[in-house]
Amino acid sequence: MSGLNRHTLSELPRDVLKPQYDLNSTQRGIVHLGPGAFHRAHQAVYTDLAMSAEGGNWKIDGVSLRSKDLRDNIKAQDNLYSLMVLDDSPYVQVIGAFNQIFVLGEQRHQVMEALTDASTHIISLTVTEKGYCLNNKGELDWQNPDIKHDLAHRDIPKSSIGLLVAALEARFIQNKAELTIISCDNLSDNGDKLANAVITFANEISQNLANWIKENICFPNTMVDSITPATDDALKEQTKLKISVNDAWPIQRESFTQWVVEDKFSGPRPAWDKVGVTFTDDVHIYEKAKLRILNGTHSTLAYIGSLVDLETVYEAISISEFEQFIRQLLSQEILPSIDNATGMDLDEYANDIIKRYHNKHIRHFLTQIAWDGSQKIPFRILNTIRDNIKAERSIVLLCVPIAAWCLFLAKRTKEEHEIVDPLAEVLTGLVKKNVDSPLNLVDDILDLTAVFADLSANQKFRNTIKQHVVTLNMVNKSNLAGCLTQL
Ligand code: CS2
Repeated sequence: MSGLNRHTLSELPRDVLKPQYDLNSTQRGIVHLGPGAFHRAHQAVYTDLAMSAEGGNWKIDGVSLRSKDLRDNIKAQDNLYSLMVLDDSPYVQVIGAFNQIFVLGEQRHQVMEALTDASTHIISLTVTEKGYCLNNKGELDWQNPDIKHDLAHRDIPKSSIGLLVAALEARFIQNKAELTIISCDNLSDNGDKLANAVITFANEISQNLANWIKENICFPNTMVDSITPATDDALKEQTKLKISVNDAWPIQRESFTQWVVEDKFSGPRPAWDKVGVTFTDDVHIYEKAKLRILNGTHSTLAYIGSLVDLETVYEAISISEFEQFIRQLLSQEILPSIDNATGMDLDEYANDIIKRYHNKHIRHFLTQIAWDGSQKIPFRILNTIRDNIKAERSIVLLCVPIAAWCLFLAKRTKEEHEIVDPLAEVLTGLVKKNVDSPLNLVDDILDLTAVFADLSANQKFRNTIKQHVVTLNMVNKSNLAGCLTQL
């Protein structure tokens, strides 16, 4: 069977959606750091649709900070790939938005050229929470090994912050402003945090550079949303059946997709507003609601579900007591924490998210969500806990996912699975030190101020988590329902 490329594009079945702009003549206008599945299923799709709607030179140069797989697979496909949208009526859309993919370590020169070219008006990022190299105050972490490296070797940066500052320094020297830098990761105030980290790093090099960035470059805050399970062999097979050619690197997602962007740009942008992107002066309410309601409950499902060997979000939410627990967590402790000045219907929003979890076509693995807990939990759960403590609201249910995370780490280690987390080494060390005592393990984990900050010293928080650990330590698939009703 032949492969997906520009020649075979015209032979695809008629129901496959295709780019409606000239793939040959359209030029790059965006450089994206971290072109993983989420970017390819989300921002790249909006950009593809925007070029189909209104044209413009907005193709994307993707920069992989580490992995070569995407570049090597997609090159042979003329940088085309399929997006499988999974719902009751699944469909495929071929995306042509990529100009090319670079691997930072091997193609530094080309990456720098792309980042500093005057025709690049947008640099966007999906580098996950850890990619921002922040400390527990949300500020640049000078102790981060990549940041230390980048400060000492400014011409060969490893981190996205070091790379952005190197590019901005070159643009500053050449006076090439007209650039907007867009964070598309699940961090609260993602644009503000990125701006702050970049300016802090730049200030270490030159105050003039830092001032120029402050005055000339915009870093809008954004909220991004679409459930995007990792690519697997089943998807490759399903895509092949739908498009009758081979695609080495398709991606999948649900049909729901949302992108809210602060309307703060220093230069032009694609016609994203014509294809469903919301531009607004204030992203905070969207961001807060999404992080706390969706990502907060996602992590809760992931840690509790993994303790009893459930595999997917769909499997977990299909257990009615589990759904009931999630609904209680939402109504009693999460929704009250969201000050809703805009009048957004939070109950309906939360309800719609639970409906999305019930999408039986999506196999979203709980382990995928469980990764990087030390980086995700602060934004998804700890900020909600802080707000509730301040307002004297309950934190009892919000402490359950933290307890489950501690036991999840112990279980993974015991079963000799890898812990995927930037703090993996520390966490594994704590688990091994406390094999026979989950309560001591919890104490040691809660002492990690890099994760829990002020909450490490909060006795009520600690005691509530320890009580849950006693209950959850006994949980298994058959007593899960009963256990959830006791929490
Ligand atoms: C998930 C998110 O993997 C995870 O941690 O919670 O990727 C989630 O699917 C997206 O934020 C949905 O927009």
